[in-house]
Amino acid sequence: MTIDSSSFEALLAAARDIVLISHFNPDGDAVGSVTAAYHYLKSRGKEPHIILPSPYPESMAFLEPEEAEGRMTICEQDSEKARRLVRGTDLIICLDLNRLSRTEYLEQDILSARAKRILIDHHIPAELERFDLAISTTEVSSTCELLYWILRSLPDVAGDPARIPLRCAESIYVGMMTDTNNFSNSVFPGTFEMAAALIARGVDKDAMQEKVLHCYSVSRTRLMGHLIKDKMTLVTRHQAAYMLLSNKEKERYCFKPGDSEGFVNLPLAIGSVRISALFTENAVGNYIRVSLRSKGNINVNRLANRFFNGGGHRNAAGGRLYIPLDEVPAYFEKALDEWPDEEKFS
Ligand SMILES: [Mn+2]
Repeated sequence: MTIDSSSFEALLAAARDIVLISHFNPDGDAVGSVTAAYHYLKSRGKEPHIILPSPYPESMAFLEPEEAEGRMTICEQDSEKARRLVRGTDLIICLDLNRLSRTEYLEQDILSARAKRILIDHHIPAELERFDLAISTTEVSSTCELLYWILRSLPDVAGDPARIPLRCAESIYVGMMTDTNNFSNSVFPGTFEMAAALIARGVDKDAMQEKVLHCYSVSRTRLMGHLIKDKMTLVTRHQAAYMLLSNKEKERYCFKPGDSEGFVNLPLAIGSVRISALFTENAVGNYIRVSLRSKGNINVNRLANRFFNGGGHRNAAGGRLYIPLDEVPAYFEKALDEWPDEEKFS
């Protein structure tokens, strides 16, 4: 993939303090993209800061900068500092989100800051006009992959992956690896090209897998078993399956951020299932987090838009519901019944 990054380079060159922000409930691509950008910008002598709206999975702590001032600011834990950083910076780069509301608490602060705003994202475009520069395409596996092609096109990297700092390369690999479910979905020819280049650069792919994908607790694996065995409901008339995860169950299985990563994909291993949904009660209990997955030509982005206050990609989307957990099954089944075919296969 070739990208014209001249306007990106111009904005970077003009900035010293740069704030990197990703979305609420950060996943591997969110953590990977902000830390990758951090490590790259640091190597250019910039002063980058990372803000995440809420805590991220412990397994990704190794991607964080080592220096104390580079540690991520979690808005939920220190919103004062997060707001101060946004207010004081020259440039804000939003990664892996298509709406500023995905930052949960910072939308207004970002809009009223004096800084220029850049978006780097791979979701279906939504608010491009709110940015001075938006680099957005769905033709990549992940925001990390898009960032990789941008970095390659910058004058100092000049197409040579060896010039990308190793820690930046590791972060990029982790974001791609988690967003593609380890090369199983949204993989493009360029994704393999990038992976090969990153491994040649020195990324230890086995170590990344072990740290991020094979790092869970016994209780997380038991929770997965419980969901599949006791909580999975099949809606055969729609080739769909769904699971509900309550706060009580989270407590019983010592749930930590990131523990439900990948659960929603599990029912898709069943031949007759083409749509999978996971409904998770939010810790405070004020909404239900919705994760949707599909196979092939079924467009769950449209399902998320119409019924679940959200969106995402054709085969992977998310949203929120503001109803009690026990009303979700009826709501979901009704949504499937009412979903027009022209949207489903759009
Ligand atoms: Mn992503």
